[in-house]
Amino acid sequence: MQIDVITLFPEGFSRCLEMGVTGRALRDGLATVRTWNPRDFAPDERGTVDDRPFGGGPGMVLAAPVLAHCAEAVLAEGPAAPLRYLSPQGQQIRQGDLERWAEEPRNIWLCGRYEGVDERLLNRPDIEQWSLGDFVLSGGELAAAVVIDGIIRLLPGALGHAESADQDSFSSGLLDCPHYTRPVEWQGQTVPEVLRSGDHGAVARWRLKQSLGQTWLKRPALLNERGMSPDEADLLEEFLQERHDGARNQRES
Ligand code: 4GX
Repeated sequence: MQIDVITLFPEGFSRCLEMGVTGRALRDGLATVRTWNPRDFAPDERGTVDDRPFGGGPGMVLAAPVLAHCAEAVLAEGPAAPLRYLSPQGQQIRQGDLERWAEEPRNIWLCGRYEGVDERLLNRPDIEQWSLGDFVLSGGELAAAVVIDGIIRLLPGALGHAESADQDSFSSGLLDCPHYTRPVEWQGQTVPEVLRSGDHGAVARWRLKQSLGQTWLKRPALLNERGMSPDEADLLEEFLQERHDGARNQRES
């Protein structure tokens, strides 16, 4: 996969991606990340890319012509692909979007700075706007790095068998189940018996039950959206019954 990032701060952009799973994937050539600096496409010697906003107000706006110029250069070097602009005005990114993008031959990310980008550039038909969520960052670079990390780990061969992505939160549309390691007892809390039983079927059932239960408790809308099979509905019922019994036992002791 070819990943292009248009950014005014290319230096050190991808340092986090050099670590761990993504670092290994990049070294193995599963993807290449290339950065492009709009300054290199500026009309003047000083490399001016921004200007004062029409209508007044604080801050600067990234000018459309220089960004368009840079975008043309990026598009000329590889297969056609949409330009994805990261900003709080975009549609919120979900795991399913990353799964779709991981199958594309090319991903292009446009990182904004200052107060944003001239709206006329964003009106290009090949530009999409996406958001990490309802909060404000100081630039699009960290957002792009976050999304690229999430995409690279999904590329075939990026995760070892032990780290397989189908165990992830959301790959099943549910939150992940709890995890435990030694010691068996710590600060009065004991690892659930079933996980130590060696009964793989019972462990799998318990994990699914916890995933359903935690999703019901913490993210009910996710569960609504996903729906449940009759077996899963029984497991959730069990989870809620056990939780109810647990709370009563606590009160009575
Ligand atoms: N999910 N930001 C973009 C530049 C900007 C400023 C004003 C439009 C208007 C963000 C997010 C995010 C900060 C990236 C502002 N764009 N990106 N940047 N949330 O907050 O992706």
